[in-house]
Amino acid sequence: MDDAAPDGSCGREPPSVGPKFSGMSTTADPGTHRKHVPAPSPTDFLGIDALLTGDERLIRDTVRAFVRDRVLPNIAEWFEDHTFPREMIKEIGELGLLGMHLQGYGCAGTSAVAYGLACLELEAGDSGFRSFVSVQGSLAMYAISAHGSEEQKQTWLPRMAAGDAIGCFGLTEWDFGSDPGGMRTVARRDGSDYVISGSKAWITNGGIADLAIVWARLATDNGDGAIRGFIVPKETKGFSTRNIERKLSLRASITSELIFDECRVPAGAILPEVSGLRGPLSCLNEARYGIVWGALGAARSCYESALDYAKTRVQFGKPIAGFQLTQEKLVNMMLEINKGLLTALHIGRLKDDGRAHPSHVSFGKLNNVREALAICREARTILGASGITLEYPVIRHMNNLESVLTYEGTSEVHTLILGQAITGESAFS
Ligand code: TGC
Ligand code: FAD
Repeated sequence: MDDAAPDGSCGREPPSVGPKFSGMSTTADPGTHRKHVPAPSPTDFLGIDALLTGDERLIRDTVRAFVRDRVLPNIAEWFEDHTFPREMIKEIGELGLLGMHLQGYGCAGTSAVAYGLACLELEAGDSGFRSFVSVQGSLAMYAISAHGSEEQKQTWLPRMAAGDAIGCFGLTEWDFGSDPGGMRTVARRDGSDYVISGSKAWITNGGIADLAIVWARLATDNGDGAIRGFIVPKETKGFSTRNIERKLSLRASITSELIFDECRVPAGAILPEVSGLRGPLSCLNEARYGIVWGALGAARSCYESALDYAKTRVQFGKPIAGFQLTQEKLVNMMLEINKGLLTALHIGRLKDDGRAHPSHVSFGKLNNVREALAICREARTILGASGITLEYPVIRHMNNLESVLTYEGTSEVHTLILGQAITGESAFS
């Protein structure tokens, strides 16, 4: 760069261009070098905020304030007590967060980007809150909205949007997690009814739900019946739940087993508009999309905690933020959060434009959860011993993200979905 001109250019004339490009700028905007550019914010380094619309920022700020005022003051206690604050569900409904990106029937009908931002802010509080909203809106309500009858939509969606009815989504079984197509829960036709037998495992909201969306295989002689969805209200005879205790992750969330013992539902309980595994998988696309954003909320919370701590914690006579190794950790966190946000925003814009493929969502879920978990673990090291207590959010987020890495498709499953997308070869069968 010995021949650099004072303005930073190489001092040569720009190449001449033909008439095709006349009128287009061929040099950098001279103002770029001269006008004062404010230093980037440590918490929004690339200025991604400016890429959002006014409505998106308003929704983001509203959810952020809710989390600051209503979630953060108590979350450590809820996590420690292994409980989800049921009394807040109505409030979450009044904020318009339940089924917020669905249209009609009392749902807010926001953009996918706005929904993603809400997930991010909720998960900056705790993954348990984002999980609650994901399962209610993206799994249970979406299943009814996309695959239900008009009567089912009228009966359930307005109540679910308001937080007056809580839903859960039963796909996984003890022996069939990544491979739900192997499920054993069956629905046998009996006159005008269906009789459901079997069980579902690891079901978020199961123990507090008013209705379960249950995926079961229609009973046939050779066991090859189609997978169908059913709406099972909690009071249905033969349906019971049992909470899974002693979890060390997602403790501010209820996770349950659903048990169906000759559980009889009328024919009107079946979701009429979809048959096969693509029914539940279509719902997973929605919830996985929320996680693409949500995981970054947990990561942001840990990064901000670590940054704050590093600037005030003094060792060897100076703040640990002054040590090169600490700075490298913080910089790597900041890089991945910004890259993850650009990914989430891009996938969100594709989704709003009707151009998001399920494998785009796998891209975001795999990358953003993996990086968010790495950020939380790194943040924990910066906080030293303090990082292992609930006085700081870091180990709580870290433990939560261990579940997030596994549910809604493990990181291995999303790697293989992407592997198939780029090679054309399925590693599953
Ligand atoms: P495969 O043969 O590939 O496909 C079967 C049918 O499904 C269609 N399909 C999809 N449709 C919509 N969206 C998608 N993402 C789809 N992926 C596949 C496919 O076209 C086919 O349709 P058709 O009409 O031709 O029959 O199925 P496979 O058995 O080989 O499995 C593929 C695999 C492994 C990717 C899938 O089984 C999978 O994603 N497994 C992971 C299971 C999972 O994610 N479970 C999550 C349970 S819910 C949960 O975890 C909630 S936690 C929520 C919280 O608390 O936040
Ligand atoms: P497995 O499928 O047994 O996987 C074990 C390991 O094997 C993983 O590392 C996996 O990636 C790997 N593996 C499996 N197959 C392959 C392969 N083909 N190639 C390479 N590696 C492979 N489910 C619901 O239906 N509804 C819910 O609301 C719900 N909520 C949940 C809440 C929590 C807190 C948790 C932890 C789980 C929840 N789940 C829910 C279940 C979740 O979706 C499953 O745990 C997940 O799909 C993985 O299934 P599994 O745990 O049986 O693991």
